[in-house]
Amino acid sequence: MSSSVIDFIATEARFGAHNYAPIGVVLSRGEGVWVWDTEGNRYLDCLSAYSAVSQGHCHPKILAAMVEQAHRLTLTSRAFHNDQLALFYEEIAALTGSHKVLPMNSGAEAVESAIKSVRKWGYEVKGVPDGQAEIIVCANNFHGRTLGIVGFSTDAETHGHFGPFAPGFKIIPFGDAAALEQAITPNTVAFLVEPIQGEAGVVIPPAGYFPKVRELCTANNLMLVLDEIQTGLGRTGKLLAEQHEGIEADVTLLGKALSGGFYPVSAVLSNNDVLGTLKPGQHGSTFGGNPLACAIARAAMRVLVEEGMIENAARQGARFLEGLKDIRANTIREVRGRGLMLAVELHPEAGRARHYCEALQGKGILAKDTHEHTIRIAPPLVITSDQVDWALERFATILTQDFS
Ligand code: IF1
Repeated sequence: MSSSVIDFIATEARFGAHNYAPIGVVLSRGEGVWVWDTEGNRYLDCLSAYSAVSQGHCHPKILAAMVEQAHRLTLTSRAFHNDQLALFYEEIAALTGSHKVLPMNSGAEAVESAIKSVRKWGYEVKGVPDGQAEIIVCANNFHGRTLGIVGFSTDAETHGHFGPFAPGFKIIPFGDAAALEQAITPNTVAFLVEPIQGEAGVVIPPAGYFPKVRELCTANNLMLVLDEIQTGLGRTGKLLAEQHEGIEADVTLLGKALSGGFYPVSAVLSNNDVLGTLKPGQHGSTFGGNPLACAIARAAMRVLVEEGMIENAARQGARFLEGLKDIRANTIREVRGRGLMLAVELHPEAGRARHYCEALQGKGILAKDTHEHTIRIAPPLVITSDQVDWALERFATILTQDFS
């Protein structure tokens, strides 16, 4: 590495909390599917900042919307109205078929806000005794890093030594409708779940699971809360991952690509009185629903639809998945994916997925490992067939080697 790269990394190590172990690359520019490091080397981004840059790096139309709004008005707080929030509400409601919207900033804030809202709905509408609301979640979930959320994580790295945690959560296996049925009590107010478990390694539910989940939630008057922060906004080849399952959530959470990677923007969407339980002064956020965030999100949603990114994700995702499945390599245990949310799980004896990601970096591909043996692959939804083929050649070269 040249001295400038080591300087950046050494300075980060010196001053920064070591809560990440980044791949050894210092990025300085991004455009579409490509990013460049400080040495001028180009990489195809197969992470998209964990699906936040779905529209491609530095999308010119989102940038233009951001700059234009930033010259006019960035933040008012919700103590006053602004001329972007109503337009954001109208457009996200029309896009997703939702009736009510709660604008927040990070994904975790949207999850926490949903937890507060469904509990409040449980007490004030369903009639659950105060303080006894139960929310069911799945093992191997990932919903964010706040104390409330890590309290129901089953990953020791995520929750270790952060206790004590809030009560009121039950954990069941993902994909097991019978387990959900058994876990429901009269005090259950919601089932919070990812349509596809991302951090767990792109775990796709069995066919028929979510239709059964939908039926159980309706029959037992509990809210189905789908965390689409990673799977939503075209990532799986449909606007929302729930559409693959033929169901509709009661509450949908969006984040990440809602801003195209320009700004933290998240939202809680609901089709019922869950959000109606929030009265003035009972929930809020300094930056939630600010005019800059709304202008950026409006542009991010617009280009996603107008530039056919969702359909492209379906088309190129199918190409990418087929190409990965065609790779004959003893290192590969399973290839999984839906749209451009893909993963290659390695046999444990093939060694750590991190080593393959480091080798991929040398071939001009940036990808991220998850849980030791899985390489997740999530390029921006603007990727072309030629770029998919270019990437597949490099994945084949690396995956047919042994980095154990
Ligand atoms: C990290 C993981 C992915 C999410 C889902 C809520 C959130 C996330 C389904 C919270 C965030 C990010 C967080 C980031 C890495 C990344 C991640 F590896 F942590 F699990 F994508 F898989 N729901 N996921 O995926 O949104 O508050 O971050 O805006 O914490 O290392 P956030």
